[in-house]
Amino acid sequence: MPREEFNTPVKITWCLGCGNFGIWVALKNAFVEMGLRPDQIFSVYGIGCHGHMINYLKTYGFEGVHGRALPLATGAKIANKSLKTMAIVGDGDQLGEGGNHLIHAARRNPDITCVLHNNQLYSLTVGQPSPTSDKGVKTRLTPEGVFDQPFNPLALAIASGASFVARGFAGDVPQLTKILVEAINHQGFALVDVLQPCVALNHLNTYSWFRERIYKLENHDAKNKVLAFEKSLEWGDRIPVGIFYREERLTLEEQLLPDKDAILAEQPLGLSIEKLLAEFR
Ligand SMILES: Cc1ncc(C[n+]2csc(CCOP(=O)(O)OP(=O)(O)O)c2C)c(N)n1
Ligand code: SF4
Repeated sequence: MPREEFNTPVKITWCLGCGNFGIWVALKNAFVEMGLRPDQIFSVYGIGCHGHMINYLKTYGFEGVHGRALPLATGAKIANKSLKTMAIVGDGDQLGEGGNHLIHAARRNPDITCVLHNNQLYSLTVGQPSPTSDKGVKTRLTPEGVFDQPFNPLALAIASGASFVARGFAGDVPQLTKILVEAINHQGFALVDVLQPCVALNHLNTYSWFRERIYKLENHDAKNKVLAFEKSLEWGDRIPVGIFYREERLTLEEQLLPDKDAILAEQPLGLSIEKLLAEFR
């Protein structure tokens, strides 16, 4: 299937050069490489610039309440496990409003790929600090610099039991594509933290800032949880990208729905909706 099949006719309004473009292209590349069609994928979006992708990426899609993409995606996966299920989220969205959901999705292990557009700001609302803004960063809301310690999404996901944890860079589409293919193929909860320059508002963490620091994880034992955690803490002069951790473990659906071939959404309800509704009248 050609990559253009995943385009929509909607005009893209992201700022020119925004890192969201790289993630959008890498996602389409990954779907094409995996031989997927738009009707085989369900994407749930967070609220923010990243969430506008619902208008530009042709798959089934739903944009819910800020920070709640993961519970929505989990419900959708349980209802129809035949769909590849994606959660396309932002750092403010998923680590701020939705932080709690990330922890519980990681430990429950539904077969969902969570793509975290990490631009270290709340960008749609014009640049408030997010949980991943570095300490000391000055924003309009924090003229004296951010006081809080930044949140480490990779370390949190590993500690919470995520079965696949990776980081990519929106400025390296070929590598990000490879990581996304691995993440989507993984059976279980996969977190892909994507370093995503926001060219309009983040004048510190730019493409060149990342390029000077990023290095690819090589000869890394991704089965070693302690090593993965240690690597996830590296941030500053050197920033690792690649697959930090992966393990095979039963998914939520495998435990909840033991009949491998049955799709819940296709089962007869076995009860009368009218009768049920009458009980609440
Ligand atoms: C419960 C709730 N709080 C706040 C908002 C306002 N709001 C909309 S988008 C947004 C920022 C999103 O930032 P982020 O998730 O980092 O996404 P980005 O725009 O950077 O892609 C906020 C605070 C909202 N819509 N709902
Ligand atoms: S404000 Fe930042 S994140 Fe939003 S579209 Fe522009 S460059 Fe992208």
